[in-house]
Amino acid sequence: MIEKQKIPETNIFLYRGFYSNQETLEVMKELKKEIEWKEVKIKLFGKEYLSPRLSAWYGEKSYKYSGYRWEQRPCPKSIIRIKKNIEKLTLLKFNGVLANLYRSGQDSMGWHSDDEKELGSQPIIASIVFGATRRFLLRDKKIKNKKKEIKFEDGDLMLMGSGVQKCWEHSIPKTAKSVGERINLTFRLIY
Ligand SMILES: O=C(O)CCC(=O)C(=O)O
Repeated sequence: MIEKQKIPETNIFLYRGFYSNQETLEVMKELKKEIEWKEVKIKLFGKEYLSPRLSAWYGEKSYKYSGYRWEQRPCPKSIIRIKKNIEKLTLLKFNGVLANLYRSGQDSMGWHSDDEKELGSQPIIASIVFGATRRFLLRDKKIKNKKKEIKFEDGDLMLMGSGVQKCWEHSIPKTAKSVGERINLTFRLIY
């Protein structure tokens, strides 16, 4: 059963168990096979780094962040199925998806907000996770020592509503624990 939860003080909603644990195993296998995973070179503060995870972009338009530009291209079937399920639940429309594969605890995502101008002034982002549980952290942009940790697990859907990217940054820190692979898909609307 899907359980809807609001994260206090934020416009973030979680739909726990949006995919059941039996379903996620199968979906993860498909995503690993169908997505063209890439280790990209990103630019931060003028320096080039290899991003510490594998990624891919699929969408009706191109998408650029941290100095790297992804060209537009159609989604694989496995992603289209997930997108349709999310659109049915949320009554929203998305035209692009960023996929991230965290191969181990050494893969991570640094502090950032999804606030590129192509996402408009109030981006709404639907994020879904398959596989290992990792720490999902939020940090208030004004009060830097104000942090929250969200329990975001296999099969959960997170809806980041208007205002979230303006007020909060998020990150997935590295961990020394032995953890398996984790795939995250963030569905976006690009203008
Ligand atoms: O892996 C996650 O849960 C977060 C992904 C993320 O922050 C992003 O795609 O911008």
